[in-house]
Amino acid sequence: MRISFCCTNTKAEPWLQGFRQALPGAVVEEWLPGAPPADHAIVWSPPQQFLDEQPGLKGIFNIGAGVDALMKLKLPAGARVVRIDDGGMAVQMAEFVSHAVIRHFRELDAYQADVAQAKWSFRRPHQRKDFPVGIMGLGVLGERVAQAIGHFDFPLLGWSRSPKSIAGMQCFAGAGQFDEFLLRTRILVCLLPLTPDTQGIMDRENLAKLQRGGYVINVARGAHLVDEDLIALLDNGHLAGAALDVFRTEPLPVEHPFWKHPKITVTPHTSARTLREESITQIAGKILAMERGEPVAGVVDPQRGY
Ligand code: NDP
Ligand code: OXD
Repeated sequence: MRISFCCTNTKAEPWLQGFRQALPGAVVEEWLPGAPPADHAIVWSPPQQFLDEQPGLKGIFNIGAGVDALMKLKLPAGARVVRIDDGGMAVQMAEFVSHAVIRHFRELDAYQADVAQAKWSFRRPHQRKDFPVGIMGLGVLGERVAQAIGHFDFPLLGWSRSPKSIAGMQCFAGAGQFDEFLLRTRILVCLLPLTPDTQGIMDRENLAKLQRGGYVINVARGAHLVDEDLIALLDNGHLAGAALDVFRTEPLPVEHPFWKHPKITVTPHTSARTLREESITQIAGKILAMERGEPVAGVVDPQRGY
């Protein structure tokens, strides 16, 4: 079995070593143009040329959860795209989003600013009933985040494509229930995959439906958000702030207004990192299962795009 590794912006050697150890019978090579065609591919944002040269691929294993970059390409007929299914990312996302929610709710940035001036200050505690947290996307990551936020007793709402029932959460589904979900939400967390249906979903019209003093946490993809619409709603006071981990262009260009906006906290796409060891174990297991003709988790539905 031949496995080709083609991951943009990723140091290949440690991955190759890991896969060679996990799959001793396989030839695992980093892809170079013109390399022999492989049975399976391990990818992150590969060039179209890579896929064009690999017509016989059975599995295309993405070393992240989001497959949006891959789904824009022309894929070999018959290849199944498989995403990372948690692989240690869900708990990272849960801690990151919990931190962002609590930092906003407890006004920790304002305390930090006071402390920087040696100012001993108190703020009146907020009521958590006034800070309903709404999570868009209740998949592998969204559900784990919901479980974590649930521990802090905020009212919890969730929105997904198909109807769900999650303990402690008021669940909404589909386009028909989206407005109701937004109108009841104050802290909005985006954990949707980026697809034609979700591109630009956080635009002025939708963000304006959040409760006054709303807060936006985007940990999914930059293109879910319309940047100038967020800034307009922050500047007119409808929204109180935003924690943004993902951007339309990454790295975020130095001249982008998000860097310096007083109500925006920027992090460099780091809310849930791909963990190499966990991912190698997971992907190697799935390759072997696929070779045995067994079902594997995390296969992307090409119609839905996630
Ligand atoms: P999943 O595929 O497990 O979950 C996606 C969820 O979104 C599902 O609940 C799905 O609904 C819902 N959804 C999809 N389309 C729609 C729609 N049109 N309307 C309403 N709901 C919709 O994905 P993960 O939880 O694993 O990951 C989510 C995203 O997080 C990834 O696609 C990636 O972009 C991003 N990510 C970001 C990272 C970072 O470091 N910032 C790290 C890892 C991932 P249903 O359940 O009904 O199918
Ligand atoms: C992912 C990511 O999709 O890191 O896994 O963004």
